[in-house]
Amino acid sequence: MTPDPLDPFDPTLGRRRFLQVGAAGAFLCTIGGERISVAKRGDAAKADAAAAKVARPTALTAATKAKKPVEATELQTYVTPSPQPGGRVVEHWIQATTVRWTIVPSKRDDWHDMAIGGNTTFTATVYQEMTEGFAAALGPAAIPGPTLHAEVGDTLVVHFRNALTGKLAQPVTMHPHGVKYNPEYDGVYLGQYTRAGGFISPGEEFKYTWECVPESVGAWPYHDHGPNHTLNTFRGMFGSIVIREKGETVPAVEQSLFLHQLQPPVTGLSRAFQCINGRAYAGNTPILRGKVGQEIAFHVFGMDNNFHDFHIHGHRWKDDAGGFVDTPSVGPNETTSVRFVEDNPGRWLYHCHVFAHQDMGMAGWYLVE
Ligand SMILES: [Cu+2]
Repeated sequence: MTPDPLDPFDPTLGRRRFLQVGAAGAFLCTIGGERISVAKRGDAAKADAAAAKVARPTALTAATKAKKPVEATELQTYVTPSPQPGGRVVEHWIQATTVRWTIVPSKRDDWHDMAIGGNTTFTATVYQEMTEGFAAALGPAAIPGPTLHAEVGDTLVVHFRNALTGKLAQPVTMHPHGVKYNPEYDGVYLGQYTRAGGFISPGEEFKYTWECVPESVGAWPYHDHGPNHTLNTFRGMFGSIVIREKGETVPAVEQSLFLHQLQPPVTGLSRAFQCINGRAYAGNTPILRGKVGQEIAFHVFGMDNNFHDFHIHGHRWKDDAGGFVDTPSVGPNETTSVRFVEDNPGRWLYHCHVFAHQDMGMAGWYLVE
């Protein structure tokens, strides 16, 4: 097999090559089940136009046309789950929308005390929290989308609306990690095998129901998994789900941090930015704040084609294996949760320790009183 230089998912590539490819700026996008490389801005626009034309697929129509028997899996029906005894229904109204998003609002890198010139504003696609019935905005249209909190035994119910318009109007979905769901609520486009939640056209709504089971405890990402999911996810369509044991205390400080790049094919800007929650360079990325004695939790997600090493100066914590770490790595769609009791006041830097990433904006401040 010859490695495809534009394909970061090529199984013949090692981890090192994977990193190099991710850094080079070309990436893949899936439209209607066909993978295409998106190497420049024009190709991203073509991908959006192609996604907008993808028709709602059905297995039954496809099987009839091909005169093939329908697999039993396609005829299966599914029951919408209910909360476990004592559990709650946790409801959210969330819409997919666009927003003009500025990556470096201060035009400065506060760490190196340097100006950052040039345009840093582009059109992002994001998840926005709405009030019941989509009556009004409840949260900002921002990167990342809202954090969904629930406990074991609850069901998470997301009323999802696709409010994308104009050039970016295309079917999108909401696909969760960590929670339990049946295929109807997977939120994934599967070509002719797509179920109801895997293809939400502009103007349409869909109600996802997800179960919070004992194995759901932790922090997980959600993201678009429609026909153009790679491009839309890279453009800002992601957020987090935090599930606790029933009655578990909430840390005094808790924050989700997404490590991801915004590349010229996605933004149309002249250069790449290495971002935390859609922003680049200290002073623009989230300013984290804690106090001595507080329980601190940072949930760190990889949300691009790269591996990232999350480092906080002056602190160390235990990983899942029980060993102490201060620079754990996260790969694509992987999460690492940082938990400690604060004992070290001061101004601290936090950053990705991949040097090219930290120098291109993946850094911020953690201020401890
Ligand atoms: Cu990184």
